[in-house]
Amino acid sequence: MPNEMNIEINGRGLRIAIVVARFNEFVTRRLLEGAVDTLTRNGVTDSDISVSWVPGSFELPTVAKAYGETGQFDAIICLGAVIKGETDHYEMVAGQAAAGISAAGRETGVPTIFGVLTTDNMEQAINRAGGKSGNLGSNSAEAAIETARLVQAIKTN
Ligand code: INI
Repeated sequence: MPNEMNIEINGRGLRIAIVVARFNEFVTRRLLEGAVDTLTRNGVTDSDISVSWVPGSFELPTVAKAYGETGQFDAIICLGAVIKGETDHYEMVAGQAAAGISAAGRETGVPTIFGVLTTDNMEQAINRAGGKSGNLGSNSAEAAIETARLVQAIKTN
């Protein structure tokens, strides 16, 4: 039988930073609410959650990396909404946000979660921000807790 990592999925004691884009704030504020709600339901205390707003999704990687480099956080959650109908540089913003967030996680070794909606229109974004298709912020919080616990378990074994 292979050795499988057994991790307990709870947030007790985890320190989480959330970076959230102000662009399309109507949507991203709901992602933030979903993330904070899921973190606290899983045992993360309010005082262990730090939130920073940035102008847009393009700025998420820079601030995520700065948080990661402090060594004071177990995971970083990046939240944004890039909506196709409202920009012609959609692909640049979405692509750079994804690549930069991914790089920040690899470079710092701190789990850095991609909670950026990329949709064709506002309706789809609202559906994924607490509407009929769930809340990506909440899913991102679950991913943060699980990945942070896994990294902790690997490092302490
Ligand atoms: N930022 C977003 O988060 N979502 C968008 O849909 C968007 N549009 O449409 O352009 C957007 N642009 C701003 C960008 O993220 C930067 O803040 C800006 O280019 C300054 O660097």
